[in-house]
Amino acid sequence: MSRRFSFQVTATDGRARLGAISTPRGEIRTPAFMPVGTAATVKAMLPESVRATGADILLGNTYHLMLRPTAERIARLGGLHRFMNWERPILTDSGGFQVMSLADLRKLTEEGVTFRSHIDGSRHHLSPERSMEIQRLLGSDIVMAFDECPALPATEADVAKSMRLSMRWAQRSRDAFGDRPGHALFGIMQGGVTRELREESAAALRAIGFDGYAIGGLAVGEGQEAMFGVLDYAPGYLPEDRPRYLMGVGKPDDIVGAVERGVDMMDCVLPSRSGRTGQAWTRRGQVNIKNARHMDDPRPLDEDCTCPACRNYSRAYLHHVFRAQEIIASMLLTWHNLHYYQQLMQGLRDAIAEGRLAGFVAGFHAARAAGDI
Ligand code: PRF
Ligand code: ZN
Repeated sequence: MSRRFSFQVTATDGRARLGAISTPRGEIRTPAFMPVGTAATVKAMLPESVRATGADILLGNTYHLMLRPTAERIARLGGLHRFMNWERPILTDSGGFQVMSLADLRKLTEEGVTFRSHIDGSRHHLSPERSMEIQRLLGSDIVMAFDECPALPATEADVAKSMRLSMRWAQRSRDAFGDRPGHALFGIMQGGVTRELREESAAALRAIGFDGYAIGGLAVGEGQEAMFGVLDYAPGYLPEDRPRYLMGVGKPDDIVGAVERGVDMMDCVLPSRSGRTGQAWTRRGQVNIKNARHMDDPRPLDEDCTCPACRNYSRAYLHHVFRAQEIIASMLLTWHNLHYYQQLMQGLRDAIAEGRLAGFVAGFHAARAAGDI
């Protein structure tokens, strides 16, 4: 097995791509969905259970882990993989986006960002150099460049200014990352919903050269139509022989639309977070298990699902444990949601392999339109 990081596209269907990323910690089948393990855990799931849903890679967060338990402590304990008992690949986000959405009293300069922790108010600093150091201490397999994503609503001038800062930070991230065989560094495209800015950002990233390219700055309140509008051209500005990662997306129909438009990787808290709030995602749409209509229902959440929640428990039971705030409610619903998401990815990969993605997508939308869950 190669010790190096590589990406192969094995089939295409329209703009959609089937492929695989090889890493020393195992293969990532693409299109891939990455469950979010922000604080060194996919909440309510054992790592072996996350693997059993079909996940090849998890996402971790620089911002949360630097604050608690700190990157240095994780490094002393043998790195993030050993710390959280997940030996397969881990991608870490670089922290800038989370600072902007979670931290207090942020101060942004050319050098980086100073902020106060949302946990205890302590002062911290992040820069491209410090983010690369933290992600190295964690032992991340796929490291994200340090970027900034402007808060919406923002003027086009502000989006341009922010994107150009992120591109200077991308160069500093590349320089600080250095050469680390078996580890990858991904650049992050910004530029809001303005085509010229997306094109300029992609050109800047290509000139620097990365192992993969993320599309950032989407799913931040612009709506699906505007996001798909950008995805109709943005992946085409990126090198064909590198993975393309759409950050923080999304709902099942966002994922299907993104894959149709040439995206290879995605992550989102939605399946895990909504499991903890009683929302289940199924082939036929969403189920809110809190709803009183499930109280006497002996049927499983989804007749067609083979996850433990659907094989072994009724809607009545799931409703009961959710209402009683029992921990198993979060465990079962999160498992179901992650299983559904990974089944969807497998369905998309099989459809691309067999050149029948259009039919698969039509079936996906028809099943949801039929409703009645
Ligand atoms: N940049 C980084 N992380 C992100 C985003 C981004 O633009 C987004 C936007 N959807 C989610 N996570 N670094
Ligand atoms: Zn299920």
